[in-house]
Amino acid sequence: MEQPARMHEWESPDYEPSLPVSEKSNPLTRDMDRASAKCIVRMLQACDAQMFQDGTGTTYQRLLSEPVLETLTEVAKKVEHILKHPRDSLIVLSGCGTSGRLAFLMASAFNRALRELDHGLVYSYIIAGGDRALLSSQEAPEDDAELGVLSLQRACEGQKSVLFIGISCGLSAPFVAGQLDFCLQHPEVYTPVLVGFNPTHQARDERIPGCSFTFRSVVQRMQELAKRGGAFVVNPAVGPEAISGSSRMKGGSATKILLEAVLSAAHAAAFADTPITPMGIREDMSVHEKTLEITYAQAKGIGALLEAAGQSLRRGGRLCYLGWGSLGTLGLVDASECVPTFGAGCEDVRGFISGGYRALNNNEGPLGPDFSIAHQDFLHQVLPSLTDRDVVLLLYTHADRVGEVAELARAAREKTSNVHAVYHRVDGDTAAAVQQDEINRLCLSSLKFTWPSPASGISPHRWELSTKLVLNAVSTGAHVLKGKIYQNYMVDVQVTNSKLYRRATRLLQKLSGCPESRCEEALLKAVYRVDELTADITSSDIIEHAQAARSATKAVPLALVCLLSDCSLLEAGTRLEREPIVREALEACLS
Ligand code: F1P
Repeated sequence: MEQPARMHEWESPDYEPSLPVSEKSNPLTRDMDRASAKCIVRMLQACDAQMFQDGTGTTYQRLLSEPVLETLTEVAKKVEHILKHPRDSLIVLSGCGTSGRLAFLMASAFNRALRELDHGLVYSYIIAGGDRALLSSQEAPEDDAELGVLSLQRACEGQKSVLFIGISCGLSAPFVAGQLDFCLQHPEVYTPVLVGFNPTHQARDERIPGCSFTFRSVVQRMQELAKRGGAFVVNPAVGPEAISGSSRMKGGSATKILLEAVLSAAHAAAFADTPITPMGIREDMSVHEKTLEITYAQAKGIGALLEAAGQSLRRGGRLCYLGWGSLGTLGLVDASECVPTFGAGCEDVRGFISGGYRALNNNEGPLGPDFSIAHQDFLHQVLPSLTDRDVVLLLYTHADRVGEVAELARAAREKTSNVHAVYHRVDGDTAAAVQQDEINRLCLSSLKFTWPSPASGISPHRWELSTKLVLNAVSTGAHVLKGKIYQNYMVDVQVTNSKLYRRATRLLQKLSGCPESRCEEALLKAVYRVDELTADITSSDIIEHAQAARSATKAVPLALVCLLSDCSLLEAGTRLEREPIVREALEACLS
C-alpha cells in the first residue's frame, strides 16, 4: 500500500499562517547565517528538492500535481495553435525582476529555436522597467499597473490573437495584475495565463493605487474564466525560499522548469507531431529532479566556490562571472539580483557575456556605459585592478569557443590566482581537450558537469538550470558568509517597492518585537534619514517612500538597531560602521 506523504513543517496550516508560501521562512534554513559553506550548500539542496515533493495530504498543489499538469497541457496546446497559425499572433511572457529576466531568457531561447527552423518568431518578452531591469534592480515600476498595461499594448500592437503569460512568483506584482486585468477586458484578443507559486487565496489583496482591483480579485476573475477555458492559472507551491522571500531562487527555477516544459511540448507537437499530454509534461519536468541531483552531487566543489566567493566579498573583493551564451546571461542575471537582495554594491558581483549586447540580443540593444557587459569591458574596466582578493568565475560549455575561454583564463590568472570554472559537457564529448587541460591548470577549482547526450532525452538546456542553481548558491552563500543574512532573512534588503517595504516592516516587527506602527516609523526615519518624521513624510504614500529608499543604503539594519537599542539614527549608524557585519551588529544589540 502506498504510504501517505509526510507533511512538512511549512505545509501545516498553523505555520506562519498570515504569510503566503512565497514569503514564509523555511524551517530548513533557520540557522543558515551560522552555517559553514558546506552546510549552506546542503541546506540549499534540501530547499530546492522541495520543488518536486508530493503534496498529497496537504492543501497545496505541487509542481507535478494532476491539476497543474492538466492546466500546463492546455496552455501548451494554445502555444501549439499559435505556432501553427502565427499570423497576427503573439506569445508574450512578462514579469518583474527575476520573473521578467526569465521571461526574456525563455522568449529568446524559443525564438532562437524558431529561427533555426526558419519559422516566423512568435515570442516576445516584457520586463517591468524595460531592458535596464535585465541587468539591474528597477523595482519601482513593479508597482505600476498602468505601465504594465501600456507596455503590453505596445508589444501587441496590430495583433489579433495574444497568449499572455504573466509571471509573478508571489501573485503580487501590480505591473502584472494590470496586464492580466487588461487581458480579461479584451478576451477577443488576449488569453491570459498566470504563473506563480502561492495558492490563489494567498494572492496579494492590497489595493493598487489608481486601480479598482487587487491582485487577488484579478485572480478570482481569471479562475471564473478558466472554467470556460478562457484563462489559465498555474500556481503550484514549491515551498518557502531558502532566504525568506527571495523568489529569484526557487520561484525563478520553477518558472523556468514549468514554462520550458510547456513551450518544448508545444514545439514538439507543432514541428514533430508529438502529442501534448500531461504525462509528457510531467516527464519533462521530472527530468529536472535529476538535474538537481547531478548538480548537487558536486556539493563539495560548490561549497569550495562559495567559500572562495565569501572570503573575497568579506575582504572587499569582487566576484566576476565571465560567461558564454545563455550561461553568460545567467551570470548577468544572478549578479544583478545581489544589489536589491543583499544591499550589495554594484561592483561586488558583476557579470560579463562573450559578444556583449550582440549575444544578449535584447529588445533595446546596448544600454550605455553604465551597463557594460562584454568581456572586452571586463578586460578594460576590471582586469587592470584585479587582485588575489577578487574571484573570477568562468561559465561555459563544450559548445562554446573554448580557445577564447583559455585566453581569458590566462589574462585573469596573471592578476589573480582566484580563477574558477563551471564547465558543462555532454557525455562522450572530447573536443578541445588540450585547451580544456590548460583551463583546468589555470583554475584554482573547476566544477565539471557531464550530461547525458540529448539522444537519451535530456536536452542541453539542463545545464542552464544547473548553472542557475550553482550561481544562486554561490552568490547567496557568499553574502551569508559576509554576514548579510540574519537567520534566514535578508536584513539588508532595499525597500524600493511596496512588496519589499511591507516585507521589511514585517521583519522589523518580528526581530524587534515592537508594534507595527513603531516599526514603520523607524523604517521611515531610516529611509529619510531624519530623527523626527515631518508631516510631508507621513502624508506620502508607499510609492513615494519606495522612491526615497532608492538612495537610502542600510535602511533596514539602521531601523532595526534603532528599535533594538532605542538609540538615534546617528548612533545606529556609528554602531553599524563599527560592526559592518549586519548579523553581528544585530546580535550585539540583542545580547
Ligand atoms: C518580482 C520581484 C522579484 C525580486 C524581488 C522583488 O517578484 O522583482 O523577482 O526577487 O523579490 O520582486 P514576483 O512578482 O515574481 O513575485
